[in-house]
Order: sequence, then structure tokens, then C-alpha cells
Amino acid sequence: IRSDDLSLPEPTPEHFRWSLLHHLQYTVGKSPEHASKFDWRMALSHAIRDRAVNPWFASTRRTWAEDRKRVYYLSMEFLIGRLLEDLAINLGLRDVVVEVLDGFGLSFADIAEDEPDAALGNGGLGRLAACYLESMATVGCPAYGYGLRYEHGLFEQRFEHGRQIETPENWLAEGTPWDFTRPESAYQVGFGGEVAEEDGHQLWRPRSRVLAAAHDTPVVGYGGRWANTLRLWAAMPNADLFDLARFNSGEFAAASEPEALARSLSRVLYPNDTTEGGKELRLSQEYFLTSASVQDILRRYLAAHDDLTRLPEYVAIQMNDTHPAIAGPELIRLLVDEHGFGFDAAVDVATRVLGYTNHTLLPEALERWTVDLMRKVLPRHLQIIERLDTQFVELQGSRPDPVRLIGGDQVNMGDLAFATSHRVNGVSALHSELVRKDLFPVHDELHPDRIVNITNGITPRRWLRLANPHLSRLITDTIGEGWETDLERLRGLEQHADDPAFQAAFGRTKHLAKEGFAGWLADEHGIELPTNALFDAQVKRLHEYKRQLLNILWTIAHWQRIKRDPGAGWVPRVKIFGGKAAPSYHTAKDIIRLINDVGQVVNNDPETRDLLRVVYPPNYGVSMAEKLIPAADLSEQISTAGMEASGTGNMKFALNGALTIGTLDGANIEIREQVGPENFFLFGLTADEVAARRAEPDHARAAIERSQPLQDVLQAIAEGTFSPDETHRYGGLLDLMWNSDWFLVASDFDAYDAAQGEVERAYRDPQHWQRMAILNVARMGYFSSDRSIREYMSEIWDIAPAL
Ligand code: 26Q
Repeated sequence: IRSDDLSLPEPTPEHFRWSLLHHLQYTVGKSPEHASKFDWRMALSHAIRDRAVNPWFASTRRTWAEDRKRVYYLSMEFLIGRLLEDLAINLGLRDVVVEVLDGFGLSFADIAEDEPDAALGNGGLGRLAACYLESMATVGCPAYGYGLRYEHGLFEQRFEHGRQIETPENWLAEGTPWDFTRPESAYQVGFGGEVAEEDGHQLWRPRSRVLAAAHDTPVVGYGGRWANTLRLWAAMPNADLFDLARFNSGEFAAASEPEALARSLSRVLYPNDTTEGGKELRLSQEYFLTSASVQDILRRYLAAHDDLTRLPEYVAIQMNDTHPAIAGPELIRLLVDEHGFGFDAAVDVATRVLGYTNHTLLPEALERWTVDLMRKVLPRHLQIIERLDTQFVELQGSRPDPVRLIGGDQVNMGDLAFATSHRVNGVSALHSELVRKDLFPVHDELHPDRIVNITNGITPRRWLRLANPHLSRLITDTIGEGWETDLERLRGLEQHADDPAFQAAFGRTKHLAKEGFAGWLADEHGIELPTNALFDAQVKRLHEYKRQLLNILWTIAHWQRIKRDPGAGWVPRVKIFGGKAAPSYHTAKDIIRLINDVGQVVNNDPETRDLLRVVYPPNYGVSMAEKLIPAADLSEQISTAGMEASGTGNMKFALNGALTIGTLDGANIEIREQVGPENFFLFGLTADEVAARRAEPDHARAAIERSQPLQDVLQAIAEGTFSPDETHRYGGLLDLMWNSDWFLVASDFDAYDAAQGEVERAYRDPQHWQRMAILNVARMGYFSSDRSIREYMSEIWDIAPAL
């Protein structure tokens, strides 16, 4: 039987209805009378998944038949969210699905909402990997995503008395319909032990081995013309780890301990979005992902080729930050120790295969592992890194203070990743420039062509078509179909920006999205919102550099002003916050609590509650973003200049017609260039000015003393206005404000206040506002992740699209 003989008939409503009932009965084991929402969701997911298989097979077969180069995207994080509606849209099945479900009295939206998010990531870096997977499938780039199949994704957040409480996330509790388990694709990953020398060769004898088992999810591009694979590794104990003798003698827990330790490699995602220094488990997770993936890549290559010197013609490996940067040493190790390569030849092949994307300049976020830990976990790799370090120092000639891959007692993973890659990229124009000047100046001098910029992008399928059906329909009605895969076509909206009828229609889509979000907030959290208000949103991980503190301090100032003059014609505002703090990041948690405390007071103030609300729905993630972003009027992108590598939330908001209030940071700069400076609320110090201001002694105190509104705000906090039961609750934050303020909240406060005044004025003129919002949507085509991926393909991977 050929696979073609099994291809499915056209997805007519009749056939799809049959398929749904078939899966309900034979996959889920339920009859329609007894099926729960969960049962229907599983049956529906399987019926849709069936339709992914043929494009998936066809793409795989073509890649083999044409012996194409493939890209392997290695990432510790894939922040996927839900998949049901994404697949339905990309396979062109959404309308059929709605119709068939309707026939059973079921709502697609309701069933889709039942799916838990796959939250296998922290934030921007993980979501970028998910957007890139979807774009690679859409543009026809043969690709695999490699990651870990965490049992527990990013923790769930709730608030108790305004404070963040974390609970374990459990997305696999009820099983996932999307993955195909591949027990036959399993690899041994070694840890610890020693390196022995045997007739001139180094031989690593690991102390223990853990099995990596593959779970595959098809990733279908828009239109269903191409599909790739997301391969997630699950850690499985080797059978010999279970000590049957101990078990039989009654030591049940002890008998299972080694098994539990092995499984811990894919147990839980680390919840920090900067580094967790010195943690053996984290390093082991990184190696587990990398080793299993590199073994799989070589196995696939050797199934069709025998000459490993030609690997770079067929394989590109992209490292998503330094988390998989052990890929360089691992590839060199396999080539030297198992395939007879000389060291230099192995380094040459590895370097031509590898690329490294940098996502951060924050010094505390650059990964470093102590030499002792490296030696303990990966002794052979340490030898290889030592040799690379020696060569790298030699390359620097007589430079007095050479850059080291191993400095003092630490292995610098950024320098290692740079030295073993043929391309290193930053994620926005400004960021790439700072990567060149501040992070890797010496590397850049040695390899002037290595650093390139690839500005981030977002997939318009999920972030416009799926998330914002009302606006999507208006766009299609106005400029026709095709913008989903050719986002520059949104330019066609420019000519309608001054048309009052179009402005009104555009305004209605925004209002519908606001009602959608408000309805969800009421159902899910019992919070009622006025939908005539300006929705002002800052949603992202909590970080001092992202300056949620600046936002909430301004909110207090605004509240104080309204109270002083309630009749001054204020624009009603809803300040929306969302985001999680790393569990051990105490300052970030204080800021969360302050936001919630301010909300308590402001929302219950009868003088102001029609004009100002502060809401902070807990557990922000991909699915909440899909509801909130289309509803926003104003997007807060207010990081200290020079600190946000790119941002991608900024792009999602602007694409959905929110105006940005923002600093000259990351991709904000390019967004402002694209949409036009007159359609963007700019404020704040530039990256250069930030550096200069930090050098001024007592800049914080000086800035506070210049600003009466800021003094009033800080005084209200100090007096316990928002913590009446505990006056000194925010002593720590206030001390930071007065005495250090590394992130220049005080220095930028007045400029931010002025920009918010501009926002207020602009919003009072609905036609003017609508026009600016339309022009934002029309000019965001550049930020499609399809554009980013095409740049990776030509600038880094040297892969031609298969479509
Ligand atoms: C590393 C080691 C140990 C534990 C955790 C980590 C870790 C995990 C996640 C370090 C960093 C991250 C995530 C970083 C991140 O999300 N960076 C963001 O990447 C986006 C995509 O490029 C950018 O848009 C954002 O500007 C950047 O902050």
C-alpha cells in the first residue's frame, strides 16, 4: 500500500462530520450523548490532526528526494500556546469545523478554549521560536525544531492579597492529542565519568546515561502546502536504573531514586528569563537537548551521505541563545572521537554548520558555568573547550588582555558560541549594533563578517488572523486575500486611513475586541470594565529594565491629578498589566504587589472609578495575549533604552492597531521608522544618554527633586496610601528609587508624563486616533516573521525555499 492510497477525501462537511464521530467513538471511546467538552476536543483535534499528516509526509518525502539542506532550530523553549485553531486555520478547515460543530450544537470557540497552553517557554525567546517554526513551515523551509518535552511548563501565577503565588503547571495531565511518540528514535546521553587516553585517542566513559525519546508534532504552514516537525525530547530512565533487588527487599523509594533523577531532565522548565547560575540540573538539561539533537542530526545525514566533511552543505544548526551552545563542543567531540576527524577539521565543519542568535546584553543574563561543574558533568567537552580557548587566544596574537572562552574559573558560553559559529546575530538593528560594540568587540575585530542583524518578527496568522477575526475580516474585505502570507500588502490600507466610513468600521473592530476581552475578564475573573475607555496595556515578564514601575508610578500621579480636578475632561482609562516574575526575583514581586495594591485603592475610589481602573489579570500567557492585544488602544514599550534586545509584543500590538508609547529601544526604533514618527508616542533618554546619566552621581535624587508629580507619588507610597495596614511595605522600592535607580525611572518620569499627555490629547479626537491606528496596521508588514525567516535562510542558513 502506498501512502497516497490512504490519502483522505476532500474535507467536506459530510466527511469531516464522519471523521469527528469516528474519532469520538474509536479514539476517545465515547458516544455523542456521553461526550464531555474534553471528549469533543480530543475527537476534533484528532480529526484535524489527520489532515496534517499528508502535507507532513509529502514535505518530508520531498526533502529526502531532493536531498535538501535542512535547518535545525535548537531551543530550550518553545512557547506554543494552543494548537487547535492554529491548525484549523492553516489547514483551511476553520469554516468547515465551525459548521460541523454547529450541527451538534457545539461552539468551536468554546471547545478551543478548553485546550491548555503548551507553555514550554518563559517569554520572548520561547515565543519567537514558536513564530519561527510556523513561518518556516509557511515559506517552505525544511526544518526541525528541537526542544525538551517538559512535563511542567512555566508555573501558573495567582495572587493572594496582591502577592504572586506560583503553582506547578500541568499541561500533560490530560494528555496531548498533538504528539506522535517515536520510541524507536531514542538516544543515549551520557553524563559525568572520566576521560581515558587509549592509544592517542581520548575516550569518554560517562558515569551514567539517560535515554532521550522523541515526541513529534507536525507544524503546518499557512495553506497546508508545507509541514515541518517539532521534535521534543523526553528523558527516560534506562531499564537498568531500576534496582529490582532493592525493591524486592522493601526499599521502594530508594529503588526508584535513580529513575526519578533521570526523569528530572525533562521534568520542569526553569522559570528565569535571565540565568540561573551554577545549577547542575540546568546544564544537564541543556546538554540533554543538545546531545540528543546532534546525534539525531548526524544519524539523518548519514542515512543519505557518507562524507561528513560535506555536512555544512546539508545541515544548518541555529542556537537560540547560548542555552544549546554546548552544540559546538558536542559536534566536535562526535567528529573527532567517533568519526576519525582531526581536531581542526572538526572545528571547521562545526563552525560552518552552527549559527548563534544572541537575545540579551544584560551581563547577569550571559551564561557562565564553572570549570569544576563542567568537569563534573561534561569532562570531555571541557577538554575540547580548553583547546578551543588556547586556539582563540593564539588567534588574538599579542593582544595584552585576550578574551578567553575560559576566564578565571568560568566557561563563557557567549564567547564559546561566537567562536564555534559562522554567523552571530542580534535581534534588532540597535541590539545588533550593541552586540558588536559592547558585547563582542574583540570577536568582531577578528571576524568582521560574522555579526549580522536579523530583526525579529511575529507570525500574522496567529497574531492577526487567529487573534483578531473582526479586524482580519475588515482587512480582507478592503484589500482582498493574501495578506496572511504577504504582509506588506497591508499597505493597501493606507489609502483608506482618511476615509470616515473605513475609520468607523475600523473603530468597530476595536470595540468588538474590547467587548470580547471585557467579557472574558468578567467570566473568568469577575472584573467589569468600561469598554468606552482607552485600554492601555503593558504585558510582558516582570523586569526592572522593562519598567512596569514607571507605568504604575505614573498611574498614581494620574489618579492624584484626577482627584485634584475631577471635572477636567479626563479620558477614561483602563490600565492593564499582565506578566509573571521569576519566583526568586524579589524586586519584581514587590512591583507586582504595588500594582495590585494601587488597583485596590484606585478601583474603589468613587471619585475616580469612572475615569481610571487598574487591572492585573493573573497568569498572563499566549492565550491571554490573543484576547488582550486586539483590544488594546495603547501599547506600553517603555524599557530603559539599550536594554530590551528587540521586543515582539510591541509588534503584536501595533499590528493590531494599538499605538505605541515607547522609548528608543530594541525594535521600537524600527517600528517607529516604519509607521512614521507622527504615529508613535516617543519619550525618554537614548541608549547613549542612559550611559551618560548613570555616570552622574545621585542622578535619581536629582531627577526626583526636579519633578513635583513624582515627589507626590513617592510620598503617597511612603505614607502607606496603598498599604494602609503596613505603611512601610514599599520601603525597599522607595529606597531603590531615591538611592540607585539603575533603570532611570526617575530620569524618564517627566518625559513619560508628557508623552502620556500627548496620548490623552490624541485620543480625544477619535478620527485622528483612528487614522494613526490604521496607519500603524498598514505599515507593519516588515515585522512578519516570514521576512525574518527569509533573512535567516539567505544570510545564515544558505537554504532556498522549497515552495
Ligand atoms: C538561562 C539559563 C538558566 C536559566 C534560564 C535562562 C534563560 C531563560 C530564558 C535566560 C534567558 C531567557 C529568555 C530571554 C528572552 O526571552 N529574551 C527576549 O528575547 C526576545 C526574542 O528575541 C526579545 O524580543 C526580547 O527583547 C528579549 O528580552
